[in-house]
Amino acid sequence: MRLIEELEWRGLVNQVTHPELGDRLEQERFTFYCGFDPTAESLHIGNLVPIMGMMHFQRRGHRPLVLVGGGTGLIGDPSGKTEERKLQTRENLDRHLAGIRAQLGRLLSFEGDNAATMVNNADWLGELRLLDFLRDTGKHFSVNVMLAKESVRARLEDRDHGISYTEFTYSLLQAYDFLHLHDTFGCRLQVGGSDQWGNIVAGMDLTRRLRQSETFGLTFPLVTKADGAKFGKSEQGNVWLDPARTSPYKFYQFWINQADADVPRLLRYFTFLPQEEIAALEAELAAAPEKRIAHRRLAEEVTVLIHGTDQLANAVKASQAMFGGELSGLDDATLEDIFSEMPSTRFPREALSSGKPLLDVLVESGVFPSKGEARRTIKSGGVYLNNERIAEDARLSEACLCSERIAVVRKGKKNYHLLKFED
Ligand code: 485
Repeated sequence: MRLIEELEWRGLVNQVTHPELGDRLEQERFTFYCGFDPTAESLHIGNLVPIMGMMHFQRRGHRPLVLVGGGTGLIGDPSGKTEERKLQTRENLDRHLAGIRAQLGRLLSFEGDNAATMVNNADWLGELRLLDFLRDTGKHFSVNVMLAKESVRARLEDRDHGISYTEFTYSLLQAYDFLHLHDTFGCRLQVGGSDQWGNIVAGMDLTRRLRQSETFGLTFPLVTKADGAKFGKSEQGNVWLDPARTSPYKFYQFWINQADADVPRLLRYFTFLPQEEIAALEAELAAAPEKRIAHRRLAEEVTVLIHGTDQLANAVKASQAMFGGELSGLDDATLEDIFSEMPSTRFPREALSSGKPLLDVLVESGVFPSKGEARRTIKSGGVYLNNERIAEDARLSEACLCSERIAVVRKGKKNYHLLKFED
C-alpha cells in the first residue's frame, strides 16, 4: 500500500494541498516538518496523532524535522483558540521545552539515513530584526487575507475575546519557519493538525513568493469520540505522555476504557498494526465485545510505544490486581495509584505489632458498620486481605502488609479499602 493510501485508510488525512502529493511521496524522498509549541512540560495524547503521522512518514523513508517552538511559544498560536493566551515566562518555556524535546526524542528515530533532526525556532526567530522582518516578510502578507482566515475571523467578531497584535503576527512567524527550513534543510512539506492549515498555507505562499519553490502541506484530523466529545481527556483532565503526570497504569486504563464504538478507529490511529490484524480485532470486537480483546490490544500497543515493555507489564499487573489478581510485588506508589479512587484509613505503624484482631480494624476503618456484620461476612468468605480470604480470628501483624506500608482489604468482589500504616 502506498503511504498516502495507508494514511487515508487509517483516517489520518484531513486535507492535502496538492492532489498529486501521494504520487510524489512514492517517487521522492521528502524532508518534512511538524512544529510543537512548548505550552506545557509534557505532550498529551492530543499530540499523538501528528506524532503517529510523522512516524509513518519516517517509516517510509522520509526525513522528519521536529520543530520545537522556543520562539513561537513566546507568542502563542491563536489557531483554534477562542481567547487570547497568557504570555509564558521564559523560565517556564525553557522547562516545557526540555520536557517535550525529551519525549519527541524517544518517539522518532534520530539514526540512519533518514534520521530525524530536532530544531528550535528560537535559534532563527530570535535573531530577526523588526524592521527587516516587516520589510522582507511582512510585505508579502495581506492583512485582508489574514482577516478572512478562520482562526482570526472568529476572534474579530467578539470584542471581549479579541486578538492582540502579538498573536495576529503568529502565522507570519510560522510561515517564516517554513521558509527557513526550506532554505536550510530543503524541507518541502509541513504537516500538522487541521487547525494548522492556515499557518501551513501561509508558509507555502511565502516560500513560493520569495524562492519560487513549490512546497506541500498535509493536515491530520482532530480526533473526536463517537459521541462527539473531544478525545484525549479523562475525568481528571489531560492524559499526559509523561509518566510522572499520568502513570503508565492510568494511561493503559484510559485505552482499556474507551467505548466499543471508538476502538476500531483508535486502533488505526494509534497503532502500527497492519490492516488484516486490525480487521481481525474488529471482527472479535463485534462478535464478543465483553472479552475486550481489541481494547486490550490497543492499550498494549500504545502503552509500549509511549512507556516501553516493562511499564506495560506493570500496568497489566496493576490492572489485574483490581480484579482480584496477585498483589504481591506491587509497591506503595503503584497500590496508591491503582486504588486512588478507593477509601483508605491511616493507622500508626505500632498497630501492626499490637496483635489486634482484624475484625476490630475492619470496624475502626469503617469497612463494616459493626463487628457482627464483619464476622458474618468473613464467615461467608467475603473478606480478603491482599486478595486472600481471611479467617475470623486473623490478627494484625507485619505479615498483613502487601507493600512497604499498605494492606489491601477487599469486601465482596470490588469494594477495596486501603489500610496505611505510617510512622
Ligand atoms: O513553524 C512552526 C512553529 C510552531 C508550530 C508549528 C510550526 C506549532 C503550531 N503553531 C501549534 O500551535 N501547534 C500545536 C501545539 O504546539 O500544541 C498543535 C496543533 C496540532 C498539531 C500539533 O501541534 O494544535 O494540530 O499540529 C503537532
